[in-house]
Formats: sequence, C-alpha cells, structure tokens
Amino acid sequence: QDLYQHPDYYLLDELLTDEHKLIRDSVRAFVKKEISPIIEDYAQKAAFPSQLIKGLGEQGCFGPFVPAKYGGAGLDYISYGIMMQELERGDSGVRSTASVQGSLVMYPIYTYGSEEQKMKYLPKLATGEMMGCFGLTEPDHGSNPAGMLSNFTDAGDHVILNGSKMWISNAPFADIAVVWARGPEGKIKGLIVERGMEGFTTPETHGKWSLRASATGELVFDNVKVPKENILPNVEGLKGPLGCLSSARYGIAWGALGCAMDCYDTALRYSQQRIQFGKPIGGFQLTQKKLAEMITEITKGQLLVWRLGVLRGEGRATPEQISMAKRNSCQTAITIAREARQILGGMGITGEYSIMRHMMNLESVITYEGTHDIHLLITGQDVTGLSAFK
Ligand code: TGC
Ligand code: FAD
Repeated sequence: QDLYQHPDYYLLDELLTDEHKLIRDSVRAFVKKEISPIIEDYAQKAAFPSQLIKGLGEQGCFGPFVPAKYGGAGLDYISYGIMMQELERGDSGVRSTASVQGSLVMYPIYTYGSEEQKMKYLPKLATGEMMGCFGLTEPDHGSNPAGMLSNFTDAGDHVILNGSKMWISNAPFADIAVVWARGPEGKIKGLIVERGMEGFTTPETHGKWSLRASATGELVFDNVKVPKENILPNVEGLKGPLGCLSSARYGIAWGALGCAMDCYDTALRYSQQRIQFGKPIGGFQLTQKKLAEMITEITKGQLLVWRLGVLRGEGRATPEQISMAKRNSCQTAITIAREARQILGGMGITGEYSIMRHMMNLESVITYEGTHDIHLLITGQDVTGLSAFK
C-alpha cells in the first residue's frame, strides 16, 4: 500500500489494538489526500484551510474521547493521541484546530457543563458544524493565568463580562468561546460566549512567522451580556482551565512527535538520494550521527507518550507527567526539525519540503500550552516539593 509508514524502531505497533491501527490509517489517508497537497500554499499565504473542518469532524478528530451520547466517538486516549500525531505530521496548525476544539472547548463543556449545555453544544462541535475557541491568556497574563483581569458582574438573569484575551487559536472564525474570567467574588469561572453577543469582538492577529495556517486572534469583551445559563456550573478556580490544558498538552505530546517523524523521514530519504563527493550524503558519518540521534529520540518519545496514554486511560496520568511528555516531545521535534533542515542543505529552506514549515510551527508549539521553561519548573516542583512560581 502507498500510505506513509512511520518509524517504528522498537515495534511499538505491537502495543496498539487493531482499532488503533484502523484509526491511524484512516486519519493518515485523510492527511495524505486533504492536507498535504494544500497545506504549504495555505501556510505561505497565511490562511486557514476552513474546507478541512467537515472532514476533520467526519474523521472523529474533534473530541474523540467524548461519549457517543454527545456526538463524540467514545474512543480511548491512545486513539486521541494517534489522531493528533497524524494531523501534526501534516501541520501543527491543523492539529491546533483539532486540539482546541476537542480538548479546550468540548472537554470543559463535557467535564464541567450542565446536561443542557452538553446537549446544546457537543454534538455540533463534534461534527464541526459549530467551532469553538478557548480564552485563557491575557495581554499581561500568559504563563501566570492566575493573575487574570477579565471579570464579570451579576446582573440578574445574566452577567456582564469585561476584559480581553490574546493569542487565541481559532478566535477569528469561532462560533463560541470558552472564556475564563473572575466572578463577583473573584473566583475564576468558565463562560460560553457566543458570536453575535453585543460587545464581543475577535480581531485577527496578523504577521505570524509560525502556525501560519492557523487563525489566531484576540477576544474582546466590552460589557457583554452573557446569560447565566452559559456559565459552566461544575468547576471553580484555576483548576478548571488547567484541567483542559492537561488534555490538550497530552495531545500535543503525541502531535509534536508527528512533526519529528515527518522531518526524520524526509531527511532520511533525501540523504539516501543526494549525491555529493561521489556518494549519497547519508554515507557520511556526520549525517548518520544526525539521523541516528533523531530515530533514538523519536523512539524514546514514542515510548513515553504510549505509556502516558495508558496511564491517562486508567485515570492515573498526573499533570506533571503530562508536562514532562509535552516538553520532551516539543524539544525532540524542534531539534530534529533543525537538524533535518541542515541535511537538506539549501533545499531545506524551501516550501518544496515540509521541514522549514514544521520548524517554524514548532516555535509556537514549544511556547503555547505552557512554555518549555514552565514545564521544566513543573517537573522541578514535583521532584523537589518546592514551587519556583510562588
Ligand atoms: P497551582 O497552585 O499550581 O494550581 C492551581 C490549581 O489547579 C490545579 N492544577 C491542575 N489541575 C489540572 N491539570 C493541571 N495541569 C493542573 N495544574 C494545576 C492545582 O492542583 C490547583 O488546584 P486546587 O484544587 O488546589 O485549587 O497554580 P499556579 O498559579 O501556581 O500555576 C502554576 C502554573 C505556572 C504551572 C500554571 O499557571 C501554568 O500551567 N501556566 C502555564 C499557562 C498555560 O499553559 N497557558 C496555556 C493557555 S491555552 C493555550 O496555549 C492553547 S494553545 C492551543 C493550540 O492552538 O493548540
Ligand atoms: P510570558 O508568560 O510573558 O513568558 C515569556 C518568557 O518568560 C517565556 O520564556 C517564559 O518561559 C518565561 N517565564 C515566565 N514566567 C517564568 C517563570 N516563573 N520562571 C522562568 N521563566 C518564566 N492561549 C490561550 O488561552 N488560548 C489559545 O488558543 C492560545 N493559542 C495560542 C496560539 C499561538 C500561536 C501562540 C503563540 C500562543 C497561544 N496562546 C493561547 C498563548 C500561550 O499559551 C502563551 O503565549 C504562553 O502561555 C506564554 O505566555 P506569554 O506569551 O504571555 O509569555
């Protein structure tokens, strides 16, 4: 068959079920047919390929862990990870759209929402008929969301929301936003804000050199009247948004490895074909060192995320374990992208190959959902029992 074959140096496929492999083949075929042929063009022109939304919904890539009763596929977390890996092999921006929709919009509605909210929003979010975004970061509060200023006051059957969010994936086209803001007593709550509510705008952020095929924007709330029935009833405090991040960071840990695999494969094939000094460049020791280190790091990363998926499925994965995997996969992928680009020489900087696009995308992936250093400090806190944040 002509589908892409991923690196599997330690025969990890033996740890997957037939269902996992079927899901992988299906998303892989979708990436090959729908994403790979168009993505470079969309990244070059900095446009979001909105025509992919319907297919992503049909593939079950939006919130696959949500039960069928609410329109999800009721799949396990390994399946979710595999989907993110395949999508990100295509492009981190497309994976971002799926991560936000599944982990940052459907997950909080499913986990913290009322039955009415679940029935109203989840089935449409699962198909992509409705798209969402997640507003946590503010202009002055990125790594430290506990300092957020967005707030709402009580006004009878509704609340009045004020403030702004920045760097929000999917914001320019989202139909709804899950927004985190302080209530009258200063406690952080989640609200579902709908496009069209007066005073709610989503200006687009332009000029990015990274994640160019993903739409990013601000969320601005100027005395927005939000009905009380749109407040997520079952969570309060920072653990609400941070719980969503655990789901998204888990997916990114798998996703970034997808980028790493694509860069490694591209560089390996190029090194076997490109002749310099009368032999393939793959025959030079320095090239072999690069490739050998790449496959070693990919294999270690695969083992880490597979085990994390098992633990998450059993409800035992800690946020700190997720931080370690997110950080490790991003570091692995960005290092491999840079080395792979070198193997391609001048060709590596062109859009004819995916490496430079992955490399630039990964600058966002290593920054959002908690920066590289924040995740290191989460591990540091976990092993020492001492917080570097407080
Ligand atoms: P801290 O005191 O540690 O925790 C507050 C409460 O939250 C609980 N908690 C978690 N719960 C679930 N999952 C997690 N990952 C959790 N981390 C912490 C914690 O147990 C506590 O609960 P309780 O019951 O005691 O109240 O909070 P802190 O203020 O010290 O902050 C710690 C820190 C720095 C680790 C946290 O603020 C952090 O992770 N900062 C990074 C911010 C971040 O990741 N932002 C991401 C924004 S969204 C985004 O980037 C989307 S990109 C999407 C895409 O396009 O793919
Ligand atoms: P800052 O917090 O200002 O950090 C700047 C630098 O200081 C970093 O290197 C950081 O590691 C370091 N630093 C900060 N605090 C410490 C410390 N205590 N110790 C050591 N070093 C520290 N957010 C959302 O809410 N929703 C989204 O959908 C979303 N999508 C995004 C899409 C893109 C393309 C990007 C780039 C970002 C997105 N974000 C989103 C925001 C993202 O989560 C933040 O950019 C990230 O959390 C970092 O915040 P910051 O940019 O304000 O950097």
